[in-house]
Amino acid sequence: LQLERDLRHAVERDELEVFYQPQMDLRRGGLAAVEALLRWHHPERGLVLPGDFIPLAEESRLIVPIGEWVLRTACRQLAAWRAGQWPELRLAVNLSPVQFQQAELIEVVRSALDDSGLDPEVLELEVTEGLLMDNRDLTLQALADLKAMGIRLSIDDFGTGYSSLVYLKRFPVGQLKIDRSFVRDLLEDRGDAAICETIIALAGHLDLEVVAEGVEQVEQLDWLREAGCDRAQGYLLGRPMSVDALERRLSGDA
Ligand code: G
Ligand code: G
Ligand code: MN
Ligand code: NA
Repeated sequence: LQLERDLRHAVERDELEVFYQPQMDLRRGGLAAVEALLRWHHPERGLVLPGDFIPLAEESRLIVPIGEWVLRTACRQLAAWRAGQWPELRLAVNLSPVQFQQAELIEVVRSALDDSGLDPEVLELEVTEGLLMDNRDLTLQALADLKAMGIRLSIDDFGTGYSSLVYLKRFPVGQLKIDRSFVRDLLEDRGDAAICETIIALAGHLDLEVVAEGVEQVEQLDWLREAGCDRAQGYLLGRPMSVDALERRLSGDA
């Protein structure tokens, strides 16, 4: 596959870039965190989005070196932002289940934190519900080790997978991200509103932080704040952006 061959060289040819999407603190206002989102500047195809190459990267296990590059790059960037205009800023990074199948994951995370001088408490690692159904020792041990380091584990796309609520008890989860499919119509659809309310209440009772994704309208933002949601992420607050674009857009309001 041509695309896979191209991807193999993308890191060394410097074609990958980490974009950052802001997450707003709904209680205190301002910028709470940024989520690192990978972009690929393909020499012929132009900008390729993760949906078009992450699955390929997972099948070929190229996600292991690429994921390590994202983590190191984003940690270094966060350290620079915390030393400058955003001293309280936190960082969310997506981890693929494939990355949990490498024995070195914990060492990679530890080394990315050490090299950037970041405190583990500022890092949030996003995994999907499917990972929690993976009973392999390597995965279970890695989740426990990350928690022991002080890193916050976040469940991405919460409510769309096949996991059961018992996993929230069994695993060291610290944050739920309400999937954007529930947020999109929450003002018009009573079912979606009920699901958002229920996830927010569940998070409250279990002492988990809750982040709403896909917020595009002011009225959704107001509804979520009123409902007790901790953070919001979505095009209303900012698209995933390059470092320069994020700094230009946000200097002033955080
Ligand atoms: O960035 P976009 O806005 O298109 O993201 C699409 C999907 O790709 C998201 O579900 C996200 O979880 C995934 N994704 C983006 N960046 C990364 C990454 O660095 N690592 C992994 N594993 N997934 C990512
Ligand atoms: O990791 P995750 O699957 O949640 O990745 C976030 C994805 O959601 C990225 O593809 C990002 O571009 C997309 N996204 C972020 N905010 C919005 C939004 O407000 N609306 C829509 N439709 N997509 C969004
Ligand atoms: Mn995510
Ligand atoms: Na998501």
